[in-house]
Amino acid sequence: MKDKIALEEHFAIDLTIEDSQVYARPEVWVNLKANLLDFEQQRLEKMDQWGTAFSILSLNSPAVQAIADPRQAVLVARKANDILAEQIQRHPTRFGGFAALPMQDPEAAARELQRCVTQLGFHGFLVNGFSQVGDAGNVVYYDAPQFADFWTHAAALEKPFYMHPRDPLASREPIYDGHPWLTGPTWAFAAETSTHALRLMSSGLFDRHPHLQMILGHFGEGIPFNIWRIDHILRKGRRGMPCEREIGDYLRGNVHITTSGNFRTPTLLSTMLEVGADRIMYSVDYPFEKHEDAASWFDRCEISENDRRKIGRDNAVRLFGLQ
Ligand code: GRE
Ligand code: ZN
Repeated sequence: MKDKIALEEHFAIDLTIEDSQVYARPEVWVNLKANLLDFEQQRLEKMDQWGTAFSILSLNSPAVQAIADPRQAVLVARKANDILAEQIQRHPTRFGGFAALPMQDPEAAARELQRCVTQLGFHGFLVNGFSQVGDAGNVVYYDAPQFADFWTHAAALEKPFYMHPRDPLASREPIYDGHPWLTGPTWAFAAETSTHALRLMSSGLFDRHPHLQMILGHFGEGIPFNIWRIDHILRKGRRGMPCEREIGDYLRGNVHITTSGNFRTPTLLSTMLEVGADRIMYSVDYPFEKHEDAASWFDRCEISENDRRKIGRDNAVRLFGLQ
């Protein structure tokens, strides 16, 4: 498929690039670093070669979310968004953008989102999980009450947001002690991100903002696979859960799911059976994943050509109002 749209495609700037070194062996780091900092060379070549017409770009994890000083978070977010805007201007038919937001200061985050969407033409925002605020050990999740006005502003802009993974803080997750191979994209990313997503879904956020759409990568971080059990258990007792509907209702009404970093047909088919082909969208997770792995799988996996068009392109065109 030649004209795919991809949504979880990352870059870094000089102020965030060091975040990623822990995820790469030294011999891989040189390349990963170059690919994260590059916009116009390898990135466009790989898109051309593997049939991605348009990529919506975002800072990779954790970037702004790990900057505990709110004023510094505001500055770095603005700088990253300006750099991205310049690249979008240079290649408006190839690149779109998700805003990086200083969620450490919800009012500043709302203002920056407004600027990014209305002035820079961005397609929504992407948060790398929880934010550290004030003190590196102090974390906030976005179902907290201080985000009520932020969500009202975000919903009014009618753009989706991407809930992207980050690792939990080691100090708060002793279950990974001595098991570094289970952290990051192996497992900890999905456990952390699915839980944050479930916090938002069960908080009533989507009752207050029924049109708001959340995007989850990696085939929904495991939620579609477990959705029947989640609602089955909650039907027996809600234990104070404040939302009005079942979690599966939000999954099927307020969530879109991408294929980023999870190129597997049984997983795709299972997700199609849970949420339908209209809520699934192609993504790579470049440069942490390869276009060749994503595209050589997706372009040939055994789904109908109608569904391939929807997942590869048309659902994103509709969700973001492209063209
Ligand atoms: C990502 O942003 O998707 C990512 C990282 C670090 C390691 C792997 C990965 O930020 O997929
Ligand atoms: Zn990613």
